[in-house]
Amino acid sequence: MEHLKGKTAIVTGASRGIGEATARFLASQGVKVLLAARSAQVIETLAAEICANGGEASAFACDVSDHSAVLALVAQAKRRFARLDILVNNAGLIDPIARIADSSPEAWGHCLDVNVKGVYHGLHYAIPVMLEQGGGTIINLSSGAANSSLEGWSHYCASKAAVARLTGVAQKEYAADGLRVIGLSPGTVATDMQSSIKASGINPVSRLAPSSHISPEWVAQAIAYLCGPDGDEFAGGDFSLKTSEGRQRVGLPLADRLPA
Ligand code: NJP
Repeated sequence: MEHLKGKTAIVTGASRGIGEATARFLASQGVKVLLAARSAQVIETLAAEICANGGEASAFACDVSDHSAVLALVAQAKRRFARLDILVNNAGLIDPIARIADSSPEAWGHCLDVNVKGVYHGLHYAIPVMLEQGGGTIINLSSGAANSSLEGWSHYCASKAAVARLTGVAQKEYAADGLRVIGLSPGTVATDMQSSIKASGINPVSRLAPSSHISPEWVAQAIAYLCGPDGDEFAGGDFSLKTSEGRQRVGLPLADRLPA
């Protein structure tokens, strides 16, 4: 992936799962990566490991629901790398899973604060930096839940539908200035999030066989693919890894040919 060499990126939610895999993969392709999450110790250890393996990475503790923390995160990327080419708005949560009447208004609101406002905060602070340098790519982690209604996931479905609209609006507002804002709907991925979903037993996704989930490394490859020129046609929309066409484009095994 020659297009990635020498680029700089922020990956939010980089302490585990898709974010961790993305930080590792981008760094392996020559991207200087700033890892962000609330678990400071975990991302510091990861960044050190990436550096020990010949990559360039550093860590910045950040709660994306706090706009001042995201402002500081973007400022740190500029200070450290002088520019910001890629922002991966990946931090997200689904807990606690509960039907609407059983849910906690505080927890429901917190999910929106992280999944929606966290993405907005990333866009809000990264866009001016990218505009100043003449371009950049922002990948927003979306979900099939943006377009479907699943029991127990009112907070999550509402948040991912909002993220899809944020992606579209941001692309319309800044496409002419060289920015690309692209949604990525990964399908089900073998991370802690799917473990929580399985434990809930509340809807059909919780009953999926763990073997049907794809690896976070595949999602990382898709993110790297979208950061290249091929991402252009998906700007403003959601690229889906659930379809055979999507997987074929990234060079991943097709949906109907997953290893058992
Ligand atoms: O989630 P998980 P995934 N501020 O739980 C961080 C979407 N997606 O990798 O802060 C900053 O393993 C948390 O770090 P920490 C999904 O909606 C997934 O599966 O240290 N960071 C951790 O690094 C989400 O947007 C599936 O606790 C915060 C990370 O977020 C993205 O993919 C399917 C934070 C969560 O790691 C990554 O999900 C789909 C905060 N306030 C979409 N709160 C799937 N897994 O099947 C949490 O369609 N984090």
